Amino acid sequence: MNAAKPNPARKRGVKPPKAKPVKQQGQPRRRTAIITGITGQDGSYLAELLLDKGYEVVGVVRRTSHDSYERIGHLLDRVHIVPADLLDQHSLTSVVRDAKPDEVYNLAAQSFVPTSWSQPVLTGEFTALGVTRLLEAVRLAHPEARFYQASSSEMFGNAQETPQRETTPFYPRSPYGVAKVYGHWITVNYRESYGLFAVSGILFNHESPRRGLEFVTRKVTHGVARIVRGKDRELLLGNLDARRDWGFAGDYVEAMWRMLQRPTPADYVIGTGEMHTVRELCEVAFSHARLDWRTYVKVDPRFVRPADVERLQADASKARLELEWAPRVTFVDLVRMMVDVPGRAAGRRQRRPLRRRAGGGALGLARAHRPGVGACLRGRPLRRHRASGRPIVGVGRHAGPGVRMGGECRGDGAHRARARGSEADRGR
Ligand code: NAP
Ligand code: G4F
Repeated sequence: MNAAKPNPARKRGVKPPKAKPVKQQGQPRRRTAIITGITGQDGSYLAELLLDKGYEVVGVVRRTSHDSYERIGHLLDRVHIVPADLLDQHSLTSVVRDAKPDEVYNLAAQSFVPTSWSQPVLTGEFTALGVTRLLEAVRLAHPEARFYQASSSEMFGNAQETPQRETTPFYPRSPYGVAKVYGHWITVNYRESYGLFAVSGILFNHESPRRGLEFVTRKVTHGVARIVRGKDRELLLGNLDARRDWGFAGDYVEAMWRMLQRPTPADYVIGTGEMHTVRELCEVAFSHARLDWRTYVKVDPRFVRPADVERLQADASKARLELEWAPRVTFVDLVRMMVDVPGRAAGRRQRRPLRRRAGGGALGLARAHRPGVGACLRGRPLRRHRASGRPIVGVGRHAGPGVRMGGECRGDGAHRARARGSEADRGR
C-alpha cells in the first residue's frame, strides 16, 4: 500500500506523513485497522489506542486544499495515511482491497448538528450514504473485516424514554440525526443481509481538548481562556437548558474497540449515565477560572437551533455487562481538563502556560492544588505553592507516553502525581 504524499508546501506546523512498508517478511502478522475520520477528535484517540495495541493503522484522509493533521501530527510517522472520500465509492473500495483490514472504524461524517440544517443534502451524502459506500467496499473487497459504525445519541432526539438504551425508539430532531439513523440501520441491515460483523456504537456526547471549537464544551472552555487572557469580554451561547450526557473521548474509543472484539456482533449504547445542562457546564468552566459565568455568558438567538434535543442520558448497562466498559473521567474533571489546555489542543503553541499569563493562578491551579497541568515543565519548578512556599513540580507533554499528569495536594503543599485522565492531560 502506498501512503499519500501531501505537498510539503501545504503543511501547517506538523510533519507530513512518511511512506513506509506495511509488512516485513518473517515477522508475525500485525492486525490492521482502517480508520475513516482519523483527523477528527475520535480518530486521533482511536489511532493512539490501536497503535498502543500493536495494530497497523491505515488512516483515510480526504483531499482538501490544506492538510488537517493537527490532531495526529504526533502519529504521522506511525500510521499509513491514504486518500479516499466518503463520497467516492471507488476510492473506498480500493483502500479496503489494498489494506485487507481486520477491522474498519467508520468515524468520518459531517458531525456538527447546526451545519446539517444549512447543508442537509451534503450531510446526507457523508453521514448517511457514506456508510453504505463503505459497507459496500467491505462487502465486495474484504467481507472478513469487522466493521464499526459511529452512531449517535442524536438519533434518540425527542427521546421517548429517559435514560436511553439500545431499544429506545429513535426520533431524530435534525438532518444530522436523520442521517445517523440511516447509517445505523444500514449497518444492521448489512449484518443481517450479508452476515458481516457490522456493529453500531450509539455514543453519547464525548469531548476532549481536541474537540472542534464549534461544539459547546469546547466553545465554553475555550471562551473562558480567551476571557481570562483579555481577548474576549463575553461568550454568546444558545440554549442553556439543553441537557447532555458528556464523557471523555479517550474513554469512548476503548468501547469502540471492545465492540469489535466480541464473539458476536451487537449494538451498544455508550455514555456516563449523568446528565448536565449547558448552564452547569458554564458554571464549572468559569468557576475553574474563578469567574462568575453570569457576568460573561449571553444568550444569542443565532445559536438557538430550529429544533433542539432537550435531554440525553445514557443507560449503558449492556456495555458495562458485556464489554466490561465504564467511563473513567468525570464531568467536572473533563471540563477542567478542557479549560486547562485550550491552546495546545487547538493546534497552536501557547507561548506561556495559561495560568502564568493569567496572573499567577487566575485559573486556580495553585489554589486547586493541581500541579503542572498543561504546562511543559521539563522537571523544573513552575512556581511555589502559595501557602507553603514549596515548589510545585509537575510533568508536561515532554514527559513521554504513558505519563499521566495531575496530582493531589497532601495539605502541606507537596504534590504527588496520580493517574488521571489520559493523553489529553499531556496537553495535546
Ligand atoms: P469530527 O472531529 O468532526 O471528525 C470528523 C472526521 O470526518 C474528520 O476527520 C473529517 O475529516 C472526516 N470527514 C468528514 N467528511 C469526510 C469525507 N467526505 N470523507 C472522508 N472523511 C471525512 O468528529 P468526532 O467528534 O471525532 O466524531 C467521530 C464520529 O462519531 C462522527 O461520525 C460523529 O458523527 C460520531 N459521533 C460523535 C460524537 C461526539 O460526541 N463526538 C457522538 C456520537 C457520534 P477532515 O479533517 O478532512 O474534516
Ligand atoms: O456541543 P453540541 O454542538 O453537540 P450536539 O448537538 O449534542 O452534537 C454532538 O453530539 C452528538 C451526540 O449526541 C454527536 F452525534 C454530534 O456529532 C456532536 O458531536 O451541542 C450540545 C448542546 C445542544 O443542545 C445545543 O443547542 O448545546 C447547546 N448549545 C447551547 N449553546 C450550543 C450552544 N451548542 C453549540 N454548538 N454552540 C452554542 O453556542
